[in-house]
Amino acid sequence: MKTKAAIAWKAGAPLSVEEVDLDGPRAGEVLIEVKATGICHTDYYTLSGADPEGIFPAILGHEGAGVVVDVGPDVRSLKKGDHVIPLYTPECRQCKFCLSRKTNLCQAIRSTQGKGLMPDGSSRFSIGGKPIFHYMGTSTFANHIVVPEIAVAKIRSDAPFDKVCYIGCGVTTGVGAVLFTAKVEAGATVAVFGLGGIGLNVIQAAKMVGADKIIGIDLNPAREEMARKFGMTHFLNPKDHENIVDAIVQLTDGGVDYSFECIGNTKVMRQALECCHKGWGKSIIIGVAEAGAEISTRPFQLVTGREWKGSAFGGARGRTDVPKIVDWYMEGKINIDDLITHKLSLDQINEGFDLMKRGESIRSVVMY
Ligand code: NAD
Ligand code: DAO
Ligand code: ZN
Repeated sequence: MKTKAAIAWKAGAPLSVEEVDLDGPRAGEVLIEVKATGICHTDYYTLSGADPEGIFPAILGHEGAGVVVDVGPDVRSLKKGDHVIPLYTPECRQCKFCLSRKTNLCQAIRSTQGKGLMPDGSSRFSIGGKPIFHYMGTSTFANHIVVPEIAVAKIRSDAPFDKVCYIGCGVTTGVGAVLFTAKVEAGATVAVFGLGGIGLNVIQAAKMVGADKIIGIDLNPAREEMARKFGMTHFLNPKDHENIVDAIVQLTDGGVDYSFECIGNTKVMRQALECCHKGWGKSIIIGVAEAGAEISTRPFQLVTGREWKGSAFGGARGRTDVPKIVDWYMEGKINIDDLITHKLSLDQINEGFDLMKRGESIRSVVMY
């Protein structure tokens, strides 16, 4: 079939909206009509050329929602008409990783997904017979996509696509890091470094579980108002403090119970660890730093009881947890509407990247 997509022909160039050829679903695969997609920082990271694993030409996008329009042979858990969110972290429920119950990093299709290919080693997208690569196994900047059944979460049919697409990455990453990775408890003190599309979701989840002090840290003073609306109790701008770690330690009688780095800056990752309370403070790295970057601290920070941990996709098991997060949104337990600051057509997708670069948007959503 033919479909419309925004093509990343090469790093650093704007996306080009074109008609592409898409082969239909094979065994264990489904065809999805994407109805809406968010534009995430990670799409920009790859498009900019900074991502060493970036492959071009490709169709980017990994934060979508849509409807199943066809299924290949042997598909059992999905049918035509199902409303779904495609998953860049699949959940096969059979691999060593899934069966361990210790991680959400299913490896069933990891090697081909990382090469921009479907599990059988082929690309389903092409233009004039020339293959165009998939991205993160999702490629939601195309109006139609083919994805493996294990990389699809089935969601309720009354959830609005233009909102719940954000659960495909940003919401789940932030909310999941609090609930599934850190397991923040009521009464805890929390510091959140970076109040963008991820950090604001960390804040709302911390409030949801009953955290006491929720301290937000950002260089951009314009982020304070929105963060307070989502539950932040204290705002610190590193520009106003000689030593941001000391400022947090003083505010919290010795340090926070939990901190979250939502920027991708290795210096800030160190600050996030070192503002944690001696004996039990836990710091979660969510931000993705540039390739080859390294983190450092004095080992004594860990010897004296602080823990350093990372979180991918919020530690969520996509097929199991994403439908629950959609329910929380529909029940009014989490706020997505106020985080979606801009709505665009596919033809306007490059404007979405410009808004992100200028720090003017939290989330831009493209509606097909
Ligand atoms: P964003 O650009 O929307 O937000 C980042 C915020 O950090 C901005 O408000 C900015 O002003 C602030 N900031 C920048 N430098 C700072 C500093 N030195 N001190 C304090 N504040 C600073 O980005 P986002 O969409 O929220 O993504 C955040 C990070 O999370 C990115 O690295 C992204 O790639 C990563 N990410 C990780 C996962 C995962 O599964 N681990 C998933 C999605 C995104
Ligand atoms: O299993 O090795 C693996 C791949 C894990 C991918 C996790 C991605 C999380 C960070 C990237 C940001 C996504 C938007
Ligand atoms: Zn698996």
